[in-house]
Amino acid sequence: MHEHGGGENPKERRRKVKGHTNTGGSAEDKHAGMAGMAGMSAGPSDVAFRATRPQIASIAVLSVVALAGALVFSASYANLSLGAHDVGGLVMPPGMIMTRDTPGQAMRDMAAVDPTTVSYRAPVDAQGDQPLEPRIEGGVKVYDLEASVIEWNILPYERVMAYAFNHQVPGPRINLTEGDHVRFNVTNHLHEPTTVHWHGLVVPNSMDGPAEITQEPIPAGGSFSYEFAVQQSGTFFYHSHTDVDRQQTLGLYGALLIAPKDAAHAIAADQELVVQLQEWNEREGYTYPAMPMEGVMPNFFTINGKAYPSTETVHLKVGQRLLVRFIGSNSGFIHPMHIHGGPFTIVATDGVRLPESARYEKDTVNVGPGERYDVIWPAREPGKWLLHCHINHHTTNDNVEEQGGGGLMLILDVTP
Ligand SMILES: [Cu+2]
Repeated sequence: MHEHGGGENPKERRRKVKGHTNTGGSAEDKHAGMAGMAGMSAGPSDVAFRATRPQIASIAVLSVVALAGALVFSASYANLSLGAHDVGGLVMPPGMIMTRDTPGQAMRDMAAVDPTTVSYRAPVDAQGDQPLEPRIEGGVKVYDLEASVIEWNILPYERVMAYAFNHQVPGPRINLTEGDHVRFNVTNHLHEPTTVHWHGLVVPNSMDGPAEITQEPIPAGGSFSYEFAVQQSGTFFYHSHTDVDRQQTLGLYGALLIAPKDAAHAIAADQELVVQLQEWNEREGYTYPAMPMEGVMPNFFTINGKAYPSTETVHLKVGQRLLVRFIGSNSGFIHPMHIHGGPFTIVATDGVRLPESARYEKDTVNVGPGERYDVIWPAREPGKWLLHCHINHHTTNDNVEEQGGGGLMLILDVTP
């Protein structure tokens, strides 16, 4: 086949024109060559195509300037002050906005729970909020609380990595009586410092718990004893007070239920239900602390560590009175808690009993972080009555409804 055939493409032809050696060739080739030379002042010699030193130098300078510019441009979008020492190994939430001024401390705060720190895997059907019995030492009720990272099922198919007291979410329920002398030996098995705060209780300042405010944080592997006399009665709770937005959010909290010294002052009810609320941010097998900010909004919600339909069902008879103790153990979100089947009476707020004249009826109560509401719900009619959050997204499991709902929902099953 003739190598200068008419079928070749224009690009190929240009290349040949530039390398023209004047060896004859076909008429077609010569014609193309003439066309290629039309724009040149010099004749078709090799010299015309050689770069001069000034040309090479200017291209080199331009390249260096362009590279330096690109480097500065990309650096303006990154925080080059962060190194592996600050953020090594962290897994950040998908969708979290991290700008060049996001410090390493913020990233450590928002990062996924490190799976290598898990020291206990709870059985799938394990329950949180289990009563913890004290031992009595010299008239003092002594409780041991141990913080560690665990795996915990909020649903049979959904396992999270949680920060937990005594291997459960919520932490163990502490039943006290007004006037008790108590000591809490807190041991820290986390890989970070922690402390514990006794929310709402009158205690000596040194026993209050906020890290760096009233005490040095308990280091990883360390322990601290909190000791005080119980001066109040009602519904309270305890929670971590170190990096609270991470540690409490991931499960470091539990109920403190204090009976009045005089039993006659107790709120009369046939049954009790404690409702501790929590949000979770569980994505692709990683657990991040849920917060009201981009990329870390929660997608699971639990009552006492379980999402509906894994929440407990309360069994009642018509005419019985149920005392519900709502505890705002939720960290970043408010939950308007609603009960079907007619109004309930609010009998205590934040651990303080309301006098009869100050009690009032509602069917929905906003339970904000830290708040407590004790309400009496009378079982008026037989049937399955729902107790649930009225932010409807909070009654889904990762946006899915199953068996009529999800998340912050449970059933009050009333029989005749
Ligand atoms: Cu809610």
